[in-house]
Formats: sequence, structure tokens, C-alpha cells
Amino acid sequence: MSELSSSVRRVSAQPRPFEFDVARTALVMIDMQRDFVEPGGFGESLGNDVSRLAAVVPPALELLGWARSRGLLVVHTREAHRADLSDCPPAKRLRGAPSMRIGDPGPMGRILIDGEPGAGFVDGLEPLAGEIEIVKPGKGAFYNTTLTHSLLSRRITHLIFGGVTTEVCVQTTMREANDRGYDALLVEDATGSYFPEFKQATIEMIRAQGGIVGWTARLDEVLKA
Ligand code: TIU
Repeated sequence: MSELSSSVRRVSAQPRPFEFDVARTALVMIDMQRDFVEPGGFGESLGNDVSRLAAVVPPALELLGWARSRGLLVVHTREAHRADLSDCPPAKRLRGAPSMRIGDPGPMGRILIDGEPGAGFVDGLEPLAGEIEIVKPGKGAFYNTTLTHSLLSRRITHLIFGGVTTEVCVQTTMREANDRGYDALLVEDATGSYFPEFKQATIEMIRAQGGIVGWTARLDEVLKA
């Protein structure tokens, strides 16, 4: 194994090892919000079994703790809309037949509205002072947000992803990141989906073709880095 400079780390990953400079790398934790993870929120209104996502909370906490202990920049995203819904296209609000639509009142406040309890972070996964919080109106975290500016101004080149859901907001953001020139790693155990088969397919399609979208690695391998 070749020597790495002091701030460069290597994770055993697929399709090949993922190397990153700690000073140029950010953890991006996608949408660990009550509206997706807890009963009574957006995820359940769509007919999903939210207990599958609750299982992601402990590994997400471990990943977050690791990133903080290593001094990585941490970015937390939330999918949420303005109270007047001016940033929620009708195509998104009216899609499907959920039991509650975005903006409707629910047990955790108005569904996916910024400032309401449901749109907030799951307990323990809130940002600390100095970390970045991105409120995003879309599935991808680069669309209509200041994320590009936040990463460029800190000279970030590598991104490590966790959060929910794997095939929707996580994958969309990883693809956006890939097109913007970032090397991106998905931490397999720290992401989750309402559909286990979609999670598995997403992991495989990210790392296929020599890593056409990026890399994937198990959490235990990341924690060793
Ligand atoms: N429905 C679903 O799987 N996901 C979302 O609506 N948003 C995110 O993935 N954050």
C-alpha cells in the first residue's frame, strides 16, 4: 500500500478504495427529518412503512460522530418548503394520492413546511454550531440552494453521503455532485429506503461501470479511516 500524506485517508470501498483529504471533504447528511422517519409525517402519508428509516438513525449518528471527531466539514440538508408554498411546484404537491399533501396540517405540524416540527431534524441529528444546514425545495441538494457556494468557498472536493431516502434524495444529490466534479462516497449502512430492494439497486448502480456515479462503502470501513 502506498504512503498517504498525513491528512489523506483511504477507505476500503467499491469499486475501489476511496481516498480523501480530510481538509477537502464534507459529510453530507441528507434529510434526517421527522417527516420521513417518524409516524404521522410525509413518508407515512405516502403509504410507506417508516420503521425502515428509523433503523438508519443509530448508524447515521455513528457516521456523524466519526465525521465530527475527524474534523470534517458537516452539511445537513432538510427537504422543506416555504409556508406559502411558493417554492413547491404544483407538480410536486399534487403528485399521487397521499393521505396528506405538502402543506396540509398533520400531527407534526404542516407537512414538509420549514419551521414545523415534522420538517425538523430527528433527535440527535441536529447541526452543531459551525456546521452547514441547507434547506432544499427539491430532491437534489444542489437545486435552488447555496450548497455549491458553501462547498466551493471551503475548497471541498470530496463528499461522503448518508441519510434518507437512498434512491430519492440521496441518489439525486450524489448524481448532481458527480456532474459538478465531486468524488462522492455513499455509506451503505447509514442510508435507508422504504424499499430495501431500491436501496440495494441504488448502491449497485452507483458503483457499477467502474463507479459511474461514485463509490460505496460499509460504515465499519469508514469508521476505520
Ligand atoms: N419519498 C421518498 O422516498 N423520499 C422523499 O420524498 N424525500 C427524500 O428522499 N428526502
